Amino acid sequence: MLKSAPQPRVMGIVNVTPDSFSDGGRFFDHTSALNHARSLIAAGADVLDIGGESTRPGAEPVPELIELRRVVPLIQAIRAESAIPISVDTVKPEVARAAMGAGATIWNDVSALRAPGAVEAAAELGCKVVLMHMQGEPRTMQEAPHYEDVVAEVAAFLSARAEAAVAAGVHRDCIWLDPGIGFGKTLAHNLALIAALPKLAALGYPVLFGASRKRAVRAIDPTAIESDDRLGGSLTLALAAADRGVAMLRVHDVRETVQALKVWAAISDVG
Ligand code: HH2
Repeated sequence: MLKSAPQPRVMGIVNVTPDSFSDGGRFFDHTSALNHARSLIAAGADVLDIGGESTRPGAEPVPELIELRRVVPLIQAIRAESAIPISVDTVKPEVARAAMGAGATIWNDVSALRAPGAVEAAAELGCKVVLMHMQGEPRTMQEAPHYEDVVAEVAAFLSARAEAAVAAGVHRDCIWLDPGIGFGKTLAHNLALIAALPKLAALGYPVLFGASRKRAVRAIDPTAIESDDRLGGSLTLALAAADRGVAMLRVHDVRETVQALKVWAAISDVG
């Protein structure tokens, strides 16, 4: 078999938020969120990522208590009926702590454990962590993203955050890296990072890639105004990332992505 790269795993997104850019409000109540989680499991998700705070450009932060009320009961309910690995998408150590108590095992942090006490909490929890690059903060990050050399800067940031996590006691094997597509980046920055994914994978940690339904697709196809109109572009980005060695894809459209990966893997198998 001439398989070029192992098939990436698929992380399905469950946003329990009223304002996420693509599915905000759709799965906001507990029952819809749980049903959505069930449908993503049935569609072939390997991991579920549960988020209670939108990080879309312009989003306002959510108070901790509200975020806890959104994610903890849902994680408990999923864990009660499924063994699927659950990640929590949060920048708050207390939310991560409660999520792990409810049955999550992965902390997906778009701020790469930069909150006060975050690296120490991750070490204490012993969970897996996703360290993502973001320039600025969600409220303002798309106003004027600027880099001298986006690939070098993102790689240096991710290496430094991984080292900070290790120094605080996070096990090296627990660390994943993510270039943070769309987080303080223009289309040119996003494309440069996609081209450089093998370089990021060479840092020695598995890479998570999330471009599903993002504005990068609309920047290339201006007719894709609604995020639901971006499936073709999202699948293309997912396969481009798969070709460049990412270990996991964070997506809304699980069934379609799993199917695309199966076809991609079948082609890779014949050389
Ligand atoms: N993107 C979003 C949120 N969390 N986490 C990682 N590791 N990588 C990403 O690319 C990433 C992420 C934004 O997407 P979404 O969750 O659909 O929207 P919102 O933040 O508005 O809830």
